[in-house]
Amino acid sequence: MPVEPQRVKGDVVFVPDVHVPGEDPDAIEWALKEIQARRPAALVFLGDLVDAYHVSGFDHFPVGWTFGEELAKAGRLLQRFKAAMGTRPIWVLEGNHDFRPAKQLVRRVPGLAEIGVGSLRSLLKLNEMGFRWVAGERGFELNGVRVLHGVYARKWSGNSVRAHLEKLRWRQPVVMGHCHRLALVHDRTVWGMECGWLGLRDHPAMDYEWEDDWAQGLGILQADGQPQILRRELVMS
Ligand SMILES: [Mn+2]
Repeated sequence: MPVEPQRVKGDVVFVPDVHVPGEDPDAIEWALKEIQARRPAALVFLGDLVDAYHVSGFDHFPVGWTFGEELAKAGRLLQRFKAAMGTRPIWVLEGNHDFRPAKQLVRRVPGLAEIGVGSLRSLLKLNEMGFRWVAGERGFELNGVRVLHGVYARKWSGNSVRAHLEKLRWRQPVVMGHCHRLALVHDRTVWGMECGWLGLRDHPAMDYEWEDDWAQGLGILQADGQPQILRRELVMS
């Protein structure tokens, strides 16, 4: 069921890919502080909350945690953001990593996937915890902006969101995660924003290639409709 277009009054903060258990604890603290200071009207997790390494279709090597521990950690992380937001709405989008367990079921036991077994919504009881789940590649519309995890990841910041603006032709602004890059791009009529990620560079089970322009940050949709990127400055040693 697609989510109806949503509207809130005030700023919206977009939390990009976290990839629990490979989240950067310092980046999480930074994000929570920004949210407490800005008091946004709504929060959107842009997907890839968990890495779901153990349930991917790739070959696996031994790592130091179980998928259950990963889920428990993700649940605790969500609770901290919920505490910061109180009763204000928090949407959680399904990213391609979050979809890994359900994807295995779609292939092998579609009947179970159909009733929601394996989705992060059921694994973390998101609805019961007061979160709003958004599944599917199209994401949802919030304050006239298309908000999605993202389907295409392209090299160099800006190119992923540009690909979505070109190919999807929604003729509305696009906010995305997925590419782990930060960018704000404009064409004549619309803009697009890539919101970075909050993961560690040394992810213990990184079954994807690290790219040098991956950056930590948050996306903001201001109450007046203007996009803004918050970049977490790193001290390189
Ligand atoms: Mn990701």
